[in-house]
Amino acid sequence: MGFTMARILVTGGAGFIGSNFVYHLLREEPDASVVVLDKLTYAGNLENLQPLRDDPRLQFVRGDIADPDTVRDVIRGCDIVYNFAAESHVDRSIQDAHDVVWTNVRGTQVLLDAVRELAIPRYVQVSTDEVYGSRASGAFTESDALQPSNPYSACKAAGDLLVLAYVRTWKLPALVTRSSNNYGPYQHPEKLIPLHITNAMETKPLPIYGDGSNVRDWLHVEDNCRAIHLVGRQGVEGEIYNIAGHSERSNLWIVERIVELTRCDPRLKRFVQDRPGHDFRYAILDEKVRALGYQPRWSLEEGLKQTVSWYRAHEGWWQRIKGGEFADYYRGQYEGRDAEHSEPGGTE
Ligand code: NAD
Ligand code: TDX
Repeated sequence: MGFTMARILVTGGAGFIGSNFVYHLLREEPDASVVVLDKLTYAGNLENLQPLRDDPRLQFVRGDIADPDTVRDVIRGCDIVYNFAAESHVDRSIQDAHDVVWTNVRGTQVLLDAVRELAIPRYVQVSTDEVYGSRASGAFTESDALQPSNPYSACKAAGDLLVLAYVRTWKLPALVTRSSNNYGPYQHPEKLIPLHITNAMETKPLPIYGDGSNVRDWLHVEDNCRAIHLVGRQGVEGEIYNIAGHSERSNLWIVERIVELTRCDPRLKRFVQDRPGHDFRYAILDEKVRALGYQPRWSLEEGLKQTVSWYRAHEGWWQRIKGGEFADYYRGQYEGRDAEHSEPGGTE
């Protein structure tokens, strides 16, 4: 049932969620062909798609979503576009906002123009709960106002607003998904969960911003992929669909669970200077996507165990990432980042 999906474009398909989505699609849409368009930035990794290298249904194109000629070439003949390509890390966007503006805003505009020009039947913008901003209690619905707080989320909000403007102006057949924090296999070790799992495995410090009380709602990447696929198949054009994890935890809770699961020394925990403008809490309601038939399958407990096992079994994958450009990034981001807070009993 639902929408035709013979030829599917997945931008950002060599990244974390994008590569999980490619695996999901090739399982769930066995007759479809999938084209991945990815610039292979520091976050893109062809190793993520390596097990599929002999699958004739998958084609990989290296290119920039902000380049109109490349985009027109790959988009022609597609039934649907899923736009995962983005600069996705808040801390890097705070260091330098150039690339988030380029990819998350300009790239979205170039894709939308190509969808319009070539009359592509369907476009899904993969976005984030961060666009709503932070709230201390309660949760956002899709009709709430956007109040992004950092360059990353501001540019994701700009991308979303462009999509909705094209829907209204040109009746572009586009939809938006906004999910909470993802975790799972193939996530780049710059993000909280994989950074802490891999640092724990290397007996390195576990940096906790501020006092660790900030709250995120954790969603297993496979559940997000199923929901995004469903929205592409059955969602209503012009609509926004939140995808929640229903697993709100403080960062300190997550770190302590990782300490237990990896059996590392709890004294590795380090409270470090907070992220500037650090959003305290994200929370969304997702009745609309559930009304399409979506149900999450992963509990946070099972998901974290599976994720720790995956990183244990794929040490070469993350060691190669951590040994490259990431080593310089890590030094710049974390070295000399003194604590503002220390835990009673002291883990400094
Ligand atoms: P990621 O950083 O792991 O992957 C991004 C991918 O996009 C990489 O493969 C990169 O090479 C590619 N890319 C970057 N700029 C490009 C460009 N100009 N042209 C083509 N390709 C480009 O990101 P992710 O965590 O997989 O996030 C995927 C999407 O989901 C993003 O749009 C992000 O905003 C959104 N999202 C992520 C989360 C999360 O928790 N990770 C939560 C909600 C929404
Ligand atoms: O070393 C760290 N220590 C720490 O305390 C890192 C990397 C993070 N944190 C905190 C900051 C956040 O409160 O952990 C929380 C999660 O941080 P990130 O993994 O950087 O994610 P976040 O900033 O919440 O943004 C993520 O979720 C929404 C994704 O990176 C975005 O792409 C997505 O849109």
